[in-house]
Amino acid sequence: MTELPLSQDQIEELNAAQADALDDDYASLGRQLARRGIAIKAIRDGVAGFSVAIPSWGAGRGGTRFAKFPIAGEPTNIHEKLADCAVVNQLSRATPRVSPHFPWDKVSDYAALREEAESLGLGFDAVNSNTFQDQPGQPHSYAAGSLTANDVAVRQQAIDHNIECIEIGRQLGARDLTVWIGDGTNFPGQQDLTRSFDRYLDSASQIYRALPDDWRMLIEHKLFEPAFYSTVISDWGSSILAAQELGPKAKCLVDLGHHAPNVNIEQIVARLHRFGKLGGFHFNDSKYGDDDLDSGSINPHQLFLVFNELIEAERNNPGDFAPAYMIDQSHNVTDPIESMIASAESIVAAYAKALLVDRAALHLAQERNDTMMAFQTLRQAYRTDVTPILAKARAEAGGAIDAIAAYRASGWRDRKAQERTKVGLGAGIV
Ligand code: PSV
Ligand code: MN
Ligand code: MN
Repeated sequence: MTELPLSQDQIEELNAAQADALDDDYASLGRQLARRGIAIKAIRDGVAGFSVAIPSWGAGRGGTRFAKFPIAGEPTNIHEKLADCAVVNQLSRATPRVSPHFPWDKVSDYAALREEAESLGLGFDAVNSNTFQDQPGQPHSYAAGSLTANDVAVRQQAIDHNIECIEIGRQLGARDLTVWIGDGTNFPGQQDLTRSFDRYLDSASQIYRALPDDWRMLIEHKLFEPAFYSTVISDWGSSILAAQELGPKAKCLVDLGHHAPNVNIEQIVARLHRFGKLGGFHFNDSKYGDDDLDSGSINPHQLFLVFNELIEAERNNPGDFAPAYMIDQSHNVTDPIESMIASAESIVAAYAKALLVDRAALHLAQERNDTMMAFQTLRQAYRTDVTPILAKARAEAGGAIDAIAAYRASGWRDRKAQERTKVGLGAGIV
């Protein structure tokens, strides 16, 4: 039986107080869209059918390499993380799946963990392996690389870990394995750039062979960090080459923070899809590098342009389009639940705006080389405030019209501060 963490009555009560204002805004937006030939209900249905997975690791306070400042009541294990993720989903109704990371989320009974998640209204999304850190008791260190290490025993350990992640994922009901490695170099000459890629292909092919038929291996590229001279899977080029070598179940995963500044990520989306290799996303935002800031907080326009390409991709080849959408953020100065609620809303808003694009007008303007009209077609959609559509879809699904206000009213974090293990001083700015 599903037992959601917050009082549904309280959410309904808060919604009732805001329902008239929302109906008013929704009706007004409906009239505006009707003048543009768009049925607001169709957009609302699209929004209602959209979801994005949240990362188990995003439920705790992240940190930087300088410090981590926990907040009182933050979760300290996967069970508490699931409960917090369930709060996000109960209020937002857009995040019904959790993406776990191993060994961080290791437990002894995964069937029980799956049941626990289900009882909270959650399922599991892509499992993430971790060979970018050493774990206590591990026989071999990843200090000189993991899947690409010179030492065959190190490589085998990293391969075995990924295969174990697949096994755990099967028990959890997942169907994707996301592989990001930190392997690379800090000095010119440190490693042979070609041979390290060959070692990657060899190791990855062994993981690939262990994938069940209906699974995908999502290869996540990243330009730099922790390696600062070269990274083995540094960009979408290396990623797609590896995915093409490995086979049809291998796809590329785009983390929005993993590119050089100003790279045209929406174009990468178009390219990967064109060759059947777009596997998934890690949503976040960034100003400088892999900042892992909240989605849409810095560059919401880019997020919209990414979704614009995703919708083009979906319409061009609907049969082969099922990217895994996930959030991957580090919440350093906010309550992670609030950040995930706000981020999910930004992502859904970008999707809704992209649904509003008049595609016939866009394609006609492109055909006619009418640059300004093509751009204005995107502009018109981007400028539209879709807040009432999102709020209506949320409320209709049992979520909150104003999700952050409802979360604050619930007193969840204060209660957890009493119940959960104390971590740090917990007096940060919230
Ligand atoms: C690496 O920067 C990354 O984006 C990968 O997705 C990891 O799994 C995650 O961050 C860990 O926080
Ligand atoms: Mn990522
Ligand atoms: Mn990252």
